[in-house]
Amino acid sequence: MTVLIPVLGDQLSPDLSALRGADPADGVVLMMEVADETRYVRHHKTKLVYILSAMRHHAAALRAAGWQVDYVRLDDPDNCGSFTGEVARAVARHGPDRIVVTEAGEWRVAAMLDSWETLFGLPVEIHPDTRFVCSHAEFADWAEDRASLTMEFFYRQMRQKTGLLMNGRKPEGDRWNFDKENRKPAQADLLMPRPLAFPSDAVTQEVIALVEARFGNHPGSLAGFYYAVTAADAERQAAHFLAHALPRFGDFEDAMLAGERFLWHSILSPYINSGLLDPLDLCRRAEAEYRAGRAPLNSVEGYIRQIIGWREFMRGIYWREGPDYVDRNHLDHRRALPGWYWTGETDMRCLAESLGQTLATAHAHHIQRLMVIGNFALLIGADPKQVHQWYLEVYLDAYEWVELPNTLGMSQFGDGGLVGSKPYVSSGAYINRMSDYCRGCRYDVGKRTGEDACPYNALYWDFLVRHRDRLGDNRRLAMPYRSWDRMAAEEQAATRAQAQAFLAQLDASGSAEAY
Ligand code: FAD
Ligand code: DLZ
Ligand code: SF4
Repeated sequence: MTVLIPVLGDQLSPDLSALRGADPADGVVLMMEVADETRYVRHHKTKLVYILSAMRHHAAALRAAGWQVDYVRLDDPDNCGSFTGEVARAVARHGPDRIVVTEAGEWRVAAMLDSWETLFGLPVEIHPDTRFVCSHAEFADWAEDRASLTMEFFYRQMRQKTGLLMNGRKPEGDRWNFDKENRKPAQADLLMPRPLAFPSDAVTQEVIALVEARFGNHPGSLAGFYYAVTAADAERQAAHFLAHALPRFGDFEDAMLAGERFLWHSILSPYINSGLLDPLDLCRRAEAEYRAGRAPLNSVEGYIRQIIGWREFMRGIYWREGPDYVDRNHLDHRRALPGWYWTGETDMRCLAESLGQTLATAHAHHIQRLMVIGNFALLIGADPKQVHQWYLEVYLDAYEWVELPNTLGMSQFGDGGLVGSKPYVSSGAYINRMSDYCRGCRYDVGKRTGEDACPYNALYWDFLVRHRDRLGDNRRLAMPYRSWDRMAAEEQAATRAQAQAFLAQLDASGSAEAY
């Protein structure tokens, strides 16, 4: 009896469901570096190095744990470039009686797994991915018959299910959510925690050379690759976060500072999403920090909400909405992203900082992704599918199941309000309140019109006016629409003319197609 167990690049967990019931004595683990996965978008070079190096290290860890691992490298001359092609070759090599695999993380790959039984004439067991708190069926049950899907209510159910921060049936601190306390702007501080930097070992160096040679035209730089690529090093970063950054995570969750790429964020999403860290374990350890009096409730509740709330909710939406969610474009946006999304070369300082760090490190924190980069794309009317592809390309933690609902849904309102009840748009005032970017910018955040006016300002009003037919009766936008209506007609006209001139200039300066 031989069981073939394919383990995909985001399934690097030692207790993966496919491995749980299997016996190393008769199981062959198959890991495949394949061209199709490296090229379905132009992944940031850092993302390619991270995934391939983490896969190679995970194969070594599985071997050390007694598994036979058949590992196909990208530069293997016989590599046929796809999961299905490589499973076919492995079936021929090992003659298995069955295939056991953990469900894939996205529609594209799930369709491949579904085809294997017929293709290979073998039983294929597809196990649920138990690294998530909420199963597909549970999310479907929760969502059924609800007029709208509100993350906050889903989150409460996950709190009850996991028992995290619960006192019997009541939430710790008698409130479910402490977000109101989590919107403080930050000051530069020499004592700010920085994520650990991990030196590249020989395995990572070999992968860096491979990626430079094969993917030189992909975005991003590899100078100073410092991410963890093993579970042990990811765990070091987790312990570092819990001890040094978690206590102030909540207070400064939405803050942005020039030159400060990480603030009090965990920088753990790449490791959680690829399987090196277990999300529920991190939540339990965060709760233990609170119970021991080492971290305040607003921080710990905020952190836990991001994981068992937002992360699980996004996954639920992704699978519930189906493979054509990616094509939704509620606001009918068609503009190409400006080419400088791939270079960071713009004189808008907030964007130069956020894009610059994205291209340098494959990371930006949530508010940079949402309220600087995504906000601008939405205000200019960028095509949400192209925006989605950009995010999928450039972030180390980007896998479609989590990236798509965040980008197309939350950030671009492409789903018409399924994920977020109003579009996340703002003028420069929000960015100025939550960051120090505007102080060093060539634009004046206080101006709406004129050569040096902050572009976000006119674009914000123009967006609201352009979409009044679709958004005018949204209660959460009633205030800005009232403010617009109170504005003098000449000021309204000047604001719209300013926005139109900016958009025309943007179009004339060349689009993403050039890249
Ligand atoms: P922290 O700020 O320390 O947050 C703690 C953890 O909560 C994260 O590690 C992550 O696992 C989870 N989390 C927080 N917010 C979200 C969220 N909205 N959805 C899912 N999980 C969340 N996150 C991804 O993991 N992959 C993506 O591809 C991704 N794309 C995004 C695209 C856009 C447009 C936006 C607005 C957000 C996106 N996010 C994505 C969510 C969030 O920005 C990242 O999870 C976070 O920045 C990761 O950094 P961190 O680990 O330091 O997070
Ligand atoms: C993202 C990615 C990349 C770049 N390369 C590989 C690879 O060569 N082999 C692999 O198994 N996985 C890779 N991945 C991650 C997969 O795309 C990921 O496992 C799927 O998106 C799961 O649905
Ligand atoms: Fe960004 Fe406007 Fe502030 Fe400049 S002034 S940093 S463009 S928000």
